[in-house]
Amino acid sequence: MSAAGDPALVVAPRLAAALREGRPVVALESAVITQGLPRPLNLEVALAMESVLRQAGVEPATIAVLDGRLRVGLEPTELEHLAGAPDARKCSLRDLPLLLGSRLSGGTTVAASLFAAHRAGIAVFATGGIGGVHRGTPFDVSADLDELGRRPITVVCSGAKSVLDLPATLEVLETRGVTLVGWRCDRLPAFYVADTGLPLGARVDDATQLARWVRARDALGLTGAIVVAVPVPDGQALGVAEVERLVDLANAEARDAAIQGAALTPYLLSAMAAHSDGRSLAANRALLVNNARVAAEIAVELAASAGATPARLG
Ligand code: PSU
Ligand code: MN
Repeated sequence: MSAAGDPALVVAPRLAAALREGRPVVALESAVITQGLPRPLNLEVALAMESVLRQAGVEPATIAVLDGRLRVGLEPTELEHLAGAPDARKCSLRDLPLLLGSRLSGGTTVAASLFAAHRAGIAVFATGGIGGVHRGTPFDVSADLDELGRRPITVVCSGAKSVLDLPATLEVLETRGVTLVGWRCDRLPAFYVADTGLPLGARVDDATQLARWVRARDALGLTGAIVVAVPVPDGQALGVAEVERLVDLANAEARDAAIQGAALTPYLLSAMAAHSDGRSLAANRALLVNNARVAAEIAVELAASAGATPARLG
């Protein structure tokens, strides 16, 4: 069941068929399952995202490394196993060779998932918040940003995580040639926060308009992702001041505990959950499921309009 001619990647047969037939597919990451959310919420959210996609007529393609194989599309029992596996690693781009070579399992970050999704031929991807430039350590820049510059995929997310240096993250996205647009909003959302006040260069109000931009990008042969930033649904957002308080608390704890590198993002997220009585988790759940819904709309539109790309007409 490997993708034809690509022994490094194992694409589920239902997805290979959907991609061959031009049916809509949305890829999902899995570091959010293994490191981003606590059990049992992690499995519940992963299944809810897949179910939202299926209800919209879209094939879900959760990406992960299972026993040393880079997998695109998991069975529900495999999702359950990954969500409960205490030894599942956080797998970014640099970890892929190690996990594959040593037959380990891990949840793939946005960076590693985009790599696999693009290689499998998937055009739309959904997640919670992309990585970025960390506050106080401007050299800690998520590999997500480099990979977003290299993969011409539509990435639906709620902006970058609130724990990051957002103005710096926006600058790096620009440098990498990533097109950032707001979904029915003019200012950047940041994960639990619906509106950071940071202006966005472009706003999109429906999937038809977005599809025109995607086709223009493809006709030019540009490699950058188009990132669609979707605010957390009404009533689920946390306030800016409250999130700043949580971020400061979480960063101070991380400093005291000498947490660095790959462990930092998961540590900050769980510290914020603890200090908000779980309200950050409710927001996280709501935005992940909502982003899957928006990604489904976009994937359906892109599949429907695929026959009319400027490239093919011209
Ligand atoms: N979105 C979420 N929760 C998460 C993440 C994203 O709602 O846990 C993960 C993604 O997998 C992202 C990673 O790629 O955090 C970024 O980690 P780092 O900053 O170490 O690159
Ligand atoms: Mn990092």
